[in-house]
Amino acid sequence: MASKRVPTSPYPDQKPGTSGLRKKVPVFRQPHYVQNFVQAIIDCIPDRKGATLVIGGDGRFFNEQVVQIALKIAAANGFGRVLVGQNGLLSTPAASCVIRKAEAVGGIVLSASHNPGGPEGDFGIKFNGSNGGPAPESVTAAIFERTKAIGDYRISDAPDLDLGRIGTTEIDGMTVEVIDPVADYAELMRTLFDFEALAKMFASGFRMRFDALSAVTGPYAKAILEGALGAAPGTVVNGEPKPDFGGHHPDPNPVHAHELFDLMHGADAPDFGAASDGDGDRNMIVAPGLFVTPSDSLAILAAHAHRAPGYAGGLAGVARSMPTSRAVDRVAAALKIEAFETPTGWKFFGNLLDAGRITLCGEESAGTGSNHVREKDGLWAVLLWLNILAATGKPAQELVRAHWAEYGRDYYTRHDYEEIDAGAANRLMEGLRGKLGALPGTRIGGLTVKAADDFRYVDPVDGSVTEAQGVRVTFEEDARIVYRLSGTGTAGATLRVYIERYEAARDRLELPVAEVLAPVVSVARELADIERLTGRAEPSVVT
Ligand code: VG1
Ligand code: CO
Repeated sequence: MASKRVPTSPYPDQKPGTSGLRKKVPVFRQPHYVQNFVQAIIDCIPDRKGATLVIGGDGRFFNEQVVQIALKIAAANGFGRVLVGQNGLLSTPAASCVIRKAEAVGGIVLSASHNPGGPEGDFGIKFNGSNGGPAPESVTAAIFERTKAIGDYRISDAPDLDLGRIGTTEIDGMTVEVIDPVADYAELMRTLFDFEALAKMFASGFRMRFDALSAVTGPYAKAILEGALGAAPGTVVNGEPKPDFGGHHPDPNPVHAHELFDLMHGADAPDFGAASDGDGDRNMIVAPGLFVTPSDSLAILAAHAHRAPGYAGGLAGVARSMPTSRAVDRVAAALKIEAFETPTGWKFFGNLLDAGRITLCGEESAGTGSNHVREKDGLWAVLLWLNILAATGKPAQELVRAHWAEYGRDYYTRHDYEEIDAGAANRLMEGLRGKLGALPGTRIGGLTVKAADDFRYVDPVDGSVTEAQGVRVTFEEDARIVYRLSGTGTAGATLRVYIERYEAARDRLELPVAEVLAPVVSVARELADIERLTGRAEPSVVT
């Protein structure tokens, strides 16, 4: 067999966003579209000769075809070895784990995460570096530049590989190892958590439900929760990965995971409920009768992580993305450790994790993780919660209430205005930016603006600067509004408005979220003139 050089012409739109290149499937199915992008990624890996590459994805529609293409392009570009998950599957955190363990130069991760799949659904391709994490801005920018100049790609003539069988084969002198997608990940989890204590907790009648939303975490959750830890069969629901996620939106939030949400709020709620997203890096945590916001979850995990063996030595520091509530900052202050605020997207945590400045980090969008890999990790968060429940012997809802009593509560909501006109979205952001200087001191809707800016991040490790990461407005009344445009959408623009307010008074810890935030919500609408500029009176999704 041999490889060939195929002439191609550039596509102008292959710019990676918050988390890789995400487009509708029909866009990816244009001639050479996938090949161009994969070759561009590979062109940005200088030390690829003989090196190891990891390939896998969340199993959505088109996953396997792209795995086959990537394998053949890797072979023609001189890689020595590729590790690929069986049937082309690897959850995003498992891909990160395998890259690190195999000392690979990187990985190609196929996912559009929580976005719907199917022939008209979304697809995505992302490059992760040798630390297992999403490529930093400098690399994604180089990949984009390369896509604009590409003139040909190299690809092997080999026939498609059998990805169903675990084992080793060769194409064009490159070794291909089809691996069990769960094994390395499960082994890593065993080193971090007290599996014995967890198994005891399940044996003593602890009940939980894990909703895999017909996405990639099913096999992981079944192997670990029902297999290794002995949770009752049926604990994991929707556990078979499906190419279209059963027609659902694999997004673990109260809207899209409403079955779990309703169960946990009903009379027959088990002790703990959790869900994960399309590619397994997000998590939703629901205690009986009580949804735990991702921002609170991060703070609670930070406060109790030392109870799990992997974090027994305490935390070096913590980080949160800018729109994530400030709950974790309060814990960091109490623990006297550093707290960092980064732009949205996991790639910004990489340097802090690599430098040992932080141990735990998270995002309001249901992402939590630690230094064990370089991606957020849904099942890891669930296991850390379980380990904390086992170690404290307290019900989850009690832990949350105790946390609020100690630190106060950051009431939080996010309003998404999806698929709005891109021009209108940009005008709205520009309008906000234009008035930032005049805002401090103004009174609006009963609140007084304390500060307003457009978030600019200076990476504390390498000094790189990232501008225009979202407009934030803070108020004297301990409230905050953040506005930014999504970098993962595939149709029009999505405006995200993040709204929060801190309450510390004992009698104000259990009020309805909508009620506490109502005044801030109306200020958020007024300040950005949302209805007039977007034509939307209400957000499309409230979480
Ligand atoms: C969203 C979230 C962000 C997350 C990103 C990728 O980005 O807000 O916090 O890191 O998705 O998550 P954006 O730009 O649409 O707001 V995943 O689970 O989609 O890889
Ligand atoms: Co995801």
